[in-house]
Amino acid sequence: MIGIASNTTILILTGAGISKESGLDTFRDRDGIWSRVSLEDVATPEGFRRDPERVHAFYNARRRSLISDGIAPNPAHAALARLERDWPGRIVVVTQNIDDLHERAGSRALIHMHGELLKIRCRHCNRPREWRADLDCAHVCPDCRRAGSLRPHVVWFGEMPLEMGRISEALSECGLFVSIGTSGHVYPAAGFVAEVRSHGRAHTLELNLERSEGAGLFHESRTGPASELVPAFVDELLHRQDA
Ligand code: BJW
Repeated sequence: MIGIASNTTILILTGAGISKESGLDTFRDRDGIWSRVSLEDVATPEGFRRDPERVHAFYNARRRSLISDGIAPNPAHAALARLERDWPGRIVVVTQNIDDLHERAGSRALIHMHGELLKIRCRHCNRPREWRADLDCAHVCPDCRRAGSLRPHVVWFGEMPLEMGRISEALSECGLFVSIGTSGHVYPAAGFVAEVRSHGRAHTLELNLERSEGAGLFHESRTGPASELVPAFVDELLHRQDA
């Protein structure tokens, strides 16, 4: 039983593991995305400068897959949306994922720190816009009319993650920090648990298929598939609050 008050701010960090049971691949598992493509080629600004068509092809394939009929939120996404609806305190979901499965499940208090696959932005005028089609180097920016300036609205290695100010504020305010389906390899997200603990007042919990390398940094670590662990955790929180 988690001993927290019902007005506690809860910060949830999610990673690729929460979307695995929806049919989207993780990155660092044995069959993950980085076992098939090199991250230097497709997830760095240098890779994009070297071969933009290769990077577009990589994100075009993932965008097509995301909007295909077979991909839908799973019970873990649904449980977090239910928590946001029913918890009397503040809930913030910070996701490293670029998919839109949290939104489709109904989450609204959501920060996409690594960007969004269904958006693109222009390298010159910098304006993100919704985009569901394939993208290539011939496309012209609808705002500034430059050709070849559009890129996926995602955060690559060496680039600053988005909304770090809002995230820092939530890290310092929260009374419960929950990390779901992330290996904890990528900073700054991997450092959030230490930052929360440095404030000295939050309970920290990891929910992951297996204990991550950083599991020892958390007060508590539960292992299993997100589609089972997350609904059970949300039930536990909401029922203790009813009690
Ligand atoms: C399940 C499950 C199921 C499976 N149920 N669980 C040296 C030291 C420290 C830092 C650095 C360093 N050198 C460089 C850096 C910085 C660098 C970094 O961290 N590098 C490390 C690799 C060392 N970071 C950056 O460059 C970032 N920017 C930055 O730091 O800016 C400066 C800054 C400074 C100070 C403050 C703020 C900023 C940018 C990082 C960008 C990451 N981009 C990517 C691609 C995005 C677009 C895309 O999707 O293509 O983001 S990389 C990729 O990794 C993606 C993910 O969001 C991210 C994290 O992956 P995630 O989600 O953890 O996935 P996996 O696969 O690793 O783990 C899945 C987990 O789920 C596993 O544990 C499974 O067991 C589990 N699981 N099935 C539950 N059913």
